[in-house]
Amino acid sequence: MVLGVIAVLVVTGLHLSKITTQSVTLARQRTDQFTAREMARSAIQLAMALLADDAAKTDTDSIQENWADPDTLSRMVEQLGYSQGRITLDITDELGKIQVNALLKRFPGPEVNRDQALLWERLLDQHLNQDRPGTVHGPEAVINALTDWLDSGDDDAVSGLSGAESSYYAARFPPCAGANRDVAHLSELLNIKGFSPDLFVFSRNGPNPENPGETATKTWKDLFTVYGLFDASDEGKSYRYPGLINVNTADLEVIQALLPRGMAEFAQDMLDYRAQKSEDGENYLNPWTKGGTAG
Ligand SMILES: [Ca+2]
Repeated sequence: MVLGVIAVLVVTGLHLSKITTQSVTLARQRTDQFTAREMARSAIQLAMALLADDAAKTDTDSIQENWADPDTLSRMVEQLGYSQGRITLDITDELGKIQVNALLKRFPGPEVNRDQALLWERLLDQHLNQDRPGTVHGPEAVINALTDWLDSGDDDAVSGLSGAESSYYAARFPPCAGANRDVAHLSELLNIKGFSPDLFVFSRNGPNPENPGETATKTWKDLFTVYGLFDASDEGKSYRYPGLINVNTADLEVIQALLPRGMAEFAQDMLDYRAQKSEDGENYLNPWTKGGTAG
């Protein structure tokens, strides 16, 4: 009996010790989470202040500005003075990307913006992953499927032979509706017929926001944006995405798709010209303070 009690006490003691260890660990985790969240918030505030300052000084945005310079950003983050953890700050211009919603001239509506379709065609010609297993979708099929996802008011007419309207998506497992509206988040694209994370293949790495100075595999998410909404000011009846691309910040693959066929090789020259600095690395040789957007 006594032995039994002792055994129970020991077991209870062990159990209590486990609970105490768990709650200490949990408390520590919560403190770490709180600290990490506050650190991230202060970095975001810093980025907002930097961008507000930039907007007050210039009407255009380019990779030659402070907000786009990784060294400037890491110096500013250092000055926040956090002794624990690590913050990395990376600012990208969404208007240097292809606006997926600009494939239609306006919303709601079925009319395709032919210039944007051409942009998609050139991008897909250059980077469509031809080795995707079990797929025969070419550039035209991808564009038709995206058009049908965005458009409405066309009585569910399927674009070309390869588009897809609501009946296609309802028959899938799990079923979903063809959106018939603009895309609000890039991940929605993966619901569209023929779209998958390996839709594109890029031979070049891009910057790695988690580890400045290193590169990471470039993905389709680096090239597209859902932003760029423009108020068409016709009393709220419609809205549009002009789709103009800022060539001052656009990445190589986007510039390649902007250039006429056969001229993609000049895209790298444009990027080099934009980034060319004096020998001491202090000043840009070709200041990019004028000009704006091209589409
Ligand atoms: Ca600017």
